[in-house]
Amino acid sequence: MIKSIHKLLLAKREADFHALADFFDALGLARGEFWTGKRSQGIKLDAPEAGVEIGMGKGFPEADLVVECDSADILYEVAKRRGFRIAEEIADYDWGARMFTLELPAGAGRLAVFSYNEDWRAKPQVGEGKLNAFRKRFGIVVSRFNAFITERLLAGALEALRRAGARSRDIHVVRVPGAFEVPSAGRALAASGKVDAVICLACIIRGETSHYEHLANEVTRGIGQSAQETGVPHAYGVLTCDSLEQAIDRAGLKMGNKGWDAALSAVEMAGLRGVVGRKALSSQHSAISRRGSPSPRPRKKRRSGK
Ligand code: INI
Repeated sequence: MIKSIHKLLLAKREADFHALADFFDALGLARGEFWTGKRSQGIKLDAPEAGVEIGMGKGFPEADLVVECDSADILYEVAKRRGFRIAEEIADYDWGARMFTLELPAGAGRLAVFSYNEDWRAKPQVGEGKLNAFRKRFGIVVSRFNAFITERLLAGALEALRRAGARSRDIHVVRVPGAFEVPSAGRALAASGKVDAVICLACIIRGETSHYEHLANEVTRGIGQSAQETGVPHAYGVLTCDSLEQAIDRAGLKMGNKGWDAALSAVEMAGLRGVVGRKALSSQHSAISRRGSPSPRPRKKRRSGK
């Protein structure tokens, strides 16, 4: 494993050696290892980060060594005060930096010093829901149609919620006849204001219905719409399969359990509501409230003010 990488500057005389060390001291490099032997001496001057940069094309500094710092202007002042030989004056560069170039002591070449105008490495703020379901309330809507499959989805969802820390008393299960009824029941649960997320479980099998596409599309659209309009996250645990075998695989055997997956999505999204706020999750919340559609939190009546 590589431990460090450094540029070797060989001074011919003792005075040059010290001039170089002082030079890098003045720029703020930290003194690291040093040694004095019978035929040589050396000192390492460390920076928080070091490496090799391979470039190609135009716009690079003409330098043997490049230093990036917080403020090139401050180091420029230091360099001038210390009487270092400036090879190129400080200037703005079109790649978003301020830079100047110095002659290194002892004829050791040139050093370019630059700083970026913006901290482009700054990390974005990442909002993320935690997989902690404790004290979070969940509504589960499960279709009775294809119960052989949907009961397995329900078992997977309940187990996932339990493992994520949800309490039994915070889980409300609602059974509906088929997938078609899932969105409306999900919406009613969301609008009740009593749940932090809704988990929708159903199974639509192509082989058994000629209106498979219509049903699948309608259920998917209805669930999405309910989530967006109420601002309550809805997890999609609806299997849309070509055959019963495929459904069995996705309800606990070869391909995992879609009920489990949906429950974990619900836990994460319920946590995310605390991070980004409920309104951020409901794109049309205010418009729907104005139209009088179910709103999870009823508005307070205004006083007349007379
Ligand atoms: N409901 C399902 O959940 N899955 C199906 O595959 C299915 N098929 O095949 O028709 C199904 N139909 C019932 C439907 O969801 C409604 O319950 C019914 O039409 C009454 O509204």
